[in-house]
Amino acid sequence: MKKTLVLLTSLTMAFALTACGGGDTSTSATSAAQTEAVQTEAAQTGAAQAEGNTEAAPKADASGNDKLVVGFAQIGQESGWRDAETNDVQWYAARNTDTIELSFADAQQKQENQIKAIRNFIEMGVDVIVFPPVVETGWEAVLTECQEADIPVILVDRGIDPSAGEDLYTTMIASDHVWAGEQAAIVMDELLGGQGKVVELEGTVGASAAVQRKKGFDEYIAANCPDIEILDSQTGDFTRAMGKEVMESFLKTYDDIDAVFCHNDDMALGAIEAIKEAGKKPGEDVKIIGVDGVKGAFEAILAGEMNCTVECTPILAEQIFDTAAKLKNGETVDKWIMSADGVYTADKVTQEVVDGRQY
Ligand code: GYE
Repeated sequence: MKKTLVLLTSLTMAFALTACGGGDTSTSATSAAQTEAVQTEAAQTGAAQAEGNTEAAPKADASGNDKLVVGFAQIGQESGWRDAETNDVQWYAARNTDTIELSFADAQQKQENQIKAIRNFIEMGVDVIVFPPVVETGWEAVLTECQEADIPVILVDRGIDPSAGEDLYTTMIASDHVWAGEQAAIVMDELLGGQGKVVELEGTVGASAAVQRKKGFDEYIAANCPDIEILDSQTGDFTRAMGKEVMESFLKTYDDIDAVFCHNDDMALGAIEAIKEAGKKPGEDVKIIGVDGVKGAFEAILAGEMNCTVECTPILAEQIFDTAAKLKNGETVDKWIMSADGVYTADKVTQEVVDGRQY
């Protein structure tokens, strides 16, 4: 199987380079069509950056390949959180080149590209496929193909629609996004003294991280906070630019916004800019809660411009590769390997805490 892997990988490379117009690998975003076996030696040079994973051809291993071969179909580069996850995975693989081969693809936010990348990994015969499903639905066909090829699948950081069937994947390594939404609601209730008007910036439409954070937040508010009204809720697609844009439009539409719940910190940072430009004080006139726990959010909390971030760790590489190794060995693992996350309100954020953040 491993010799076949090397051959197929080379073919995949050839296809990928043709498909992207003669192998122009200068851009930082690697499309799924450019999926290739990124030997971890290559990742070594690019471990600290999400880019730089396009040059190396797979190294043939004359003695047979006993390494753990993992195909990772990343969503894209929509947020600082996503970059942190990518860097962690590439960094970890680069530090373990003796045991791990990482093949990394960047789907540029498109489900079709993730599916293409997964199909390439199947063709390559990787040991384990890892991916965060950009949206919850539409994975039945490709996951069935993984099963038919006998390749275990680890979902990371987001899940798929439960009605599609849990049998479609092997395990999920992710935070509890419903919990995050609930924690945000509990803090919101405290910040507003139980009364006020709130807007919500949602993540990518159909992404489990957005659907579940919204569920946790909205349901908690509806059940426990009769005097908190959610005025409006729209997607900012998990990006800072859209977070800013949507917040600008909320501020034009409503002149009585007391707070905003953002499904990630990048959108919260965008919202801060919009609030400032509207002549209001973020963190005071308009309270702000985000999710993720990226350094930028901690800095904003320390500066008094944001009130809380609910952590969702992207530092998953060790768990991912350990779990993949177990699956390669035929071991059974839990269906959901849940991350332990914290809630950071202003009283918990000091310079020391900011400096100690890993991402
Ligand atoms: O919160 C967001 C990212 O799926 C948990 O995706 C992840 C989310 C994360 O773009 O910033």
